[in-house]
Amino acid sequence: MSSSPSAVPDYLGDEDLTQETRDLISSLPREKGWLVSQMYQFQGRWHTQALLQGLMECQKRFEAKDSDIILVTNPKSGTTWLKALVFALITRHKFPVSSGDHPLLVTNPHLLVPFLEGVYYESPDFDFSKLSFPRLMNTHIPLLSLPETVKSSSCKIVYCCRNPKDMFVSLWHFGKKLAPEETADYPIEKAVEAFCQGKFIGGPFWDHVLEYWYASLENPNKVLFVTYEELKKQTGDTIKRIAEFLGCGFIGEEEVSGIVKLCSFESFLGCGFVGEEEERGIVKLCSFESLSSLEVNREGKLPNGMETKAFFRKGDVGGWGDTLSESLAEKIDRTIEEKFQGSGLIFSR
Ligand code: PAP
Repeated sequence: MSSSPSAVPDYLGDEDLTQETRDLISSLPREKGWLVSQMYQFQGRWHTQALLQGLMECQKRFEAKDSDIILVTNPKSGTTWLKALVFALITRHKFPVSSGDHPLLVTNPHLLVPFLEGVYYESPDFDFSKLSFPRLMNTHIPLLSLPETVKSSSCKIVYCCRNPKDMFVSLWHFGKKLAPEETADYPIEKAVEAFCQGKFIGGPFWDHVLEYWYASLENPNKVLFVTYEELKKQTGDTIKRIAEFLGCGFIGEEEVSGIVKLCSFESFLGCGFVGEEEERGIVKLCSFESLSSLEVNREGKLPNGMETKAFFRKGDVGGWGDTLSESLAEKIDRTIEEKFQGSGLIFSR
């Protein structure tokens, strides 16, 4: 498999498409993309061609098991964090979070939890049956395009949603960092316009969120809906909700605070694991100087060449204001209010 010339990972690139994908996309509606050269509309949703190939392989090959746990997000909505939290949660007996050699201290969460359509694109023969049980995986695939066995089995889905302005801004900076040359000529006004027209990876954003939102209301044993904002505000309580949903049973206060600490944004940036007495203040008090111990997330690379630090920027709620002008923010707000009207889901302005 060829590697991309820029830091853009293969699964966002345009290389290595099979003839089947080329034949399919030749008949699909297309749109010039921003981080990627083209996006294609498949089953009503917009995809990059590589991830579309991964999605189709996944639809064909993936066989869900009742014990599977699938984490679903829109890109830049808390994927890395959720992967780490749920990994730490379900492996907490095998890997006590207080141990100094926890896998998360030396491995980026993306390497501990496979990304379904990314893996099916990059390594179509990857053997998911070899994962240890319960299998933990993640995806950005819209509900309606999930493999049939995900829907028909009793596997569990944890969906994490983020305020669209923060998510958009996070992706904007991700693209700028990964591919400064490719993205230089694309104005943010145009990217907001495309977002508001629904042209966004896996999007329209509102369809992606709403279909999982309604599924969580209709079938709360199958789909749990959480938000990045509640994870920030009440990490411990949200982990408990996830634990209950997954049937992990009661987890003690100590375990909750250990997981919160281990998976905090500051911890990933290198604060590492600290003693009990420091746990409550760690999120606020970590300084950049001390954020050096987790080398794997500062200097590491994923097998596809992407730098792991690309997944860690600010980790803020409401940080969009430093990137979006008032008028662009207003444009997103108006679109989102209209699309989510009557759903019961409200995003802060
Ligand atoms: P992905 O969908 O491409 O895997 P994802 O992990 O969802 O990316 O998005 C990265 C965002 O999560 C970044 O947000 P920002 O750009 O607004 O800063 C990143 O900083 C944030 N993030 C990563 N890890 C954590 C964490 N442990 N706690 C809070 N936020 C985090």
